[in-house]
Amino acid sequence: MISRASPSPIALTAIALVTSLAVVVGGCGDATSYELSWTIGCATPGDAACTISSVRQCSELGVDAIAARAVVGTNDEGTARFPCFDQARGSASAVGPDLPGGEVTLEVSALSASGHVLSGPVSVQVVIPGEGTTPVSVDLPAPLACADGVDNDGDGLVDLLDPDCADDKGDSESPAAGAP
Ligand SMILES: [Ca+2]
Ligand SMILES: [Ca+2]
Repeated sequence: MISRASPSPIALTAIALVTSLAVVVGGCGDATSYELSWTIGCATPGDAACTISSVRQCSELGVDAIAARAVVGTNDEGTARFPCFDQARGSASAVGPDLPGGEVTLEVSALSASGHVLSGPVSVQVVIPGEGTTPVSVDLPAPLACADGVDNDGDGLVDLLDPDCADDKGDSESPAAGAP
């Protein structure tokens, strides 16, 4: 007759020890990730004048959030979503989730409040060492004015409702120069 034995006290102790070791290792603060900062529609990437310094600037662009999909090798490590301007940090930046170290490709997009992709994705490579957060910056193309969900010229008409937008590829809601 064979009966299934309960785990011995020794086995249970070993399991508890392994579990607590995992907790200790995970709690050492040796997280590895990226610290992403972004600008939008910056003619000269890196120019201090391009810095996004308020939520209002994001609203004017129609951008609600920044999405960053991380790919390590061929593994999709998931997509993190950050507010376009982080009030708590006081900047247009964010620290990503923990990632394995090594070469990471970030595919960065700007999203509207409804989650629609307004610009991007733009790919940036970052090499993340075994510890700490590695800074990386990206400039996203400015969303097209005729497809950004914003009344860019303040005439009360948004995107294709504005007669100055011929189609959703238009990049201005303002009357063309010289138009009546
Ligand atoms: Ca308008
Ligand atoms: Ca618009």
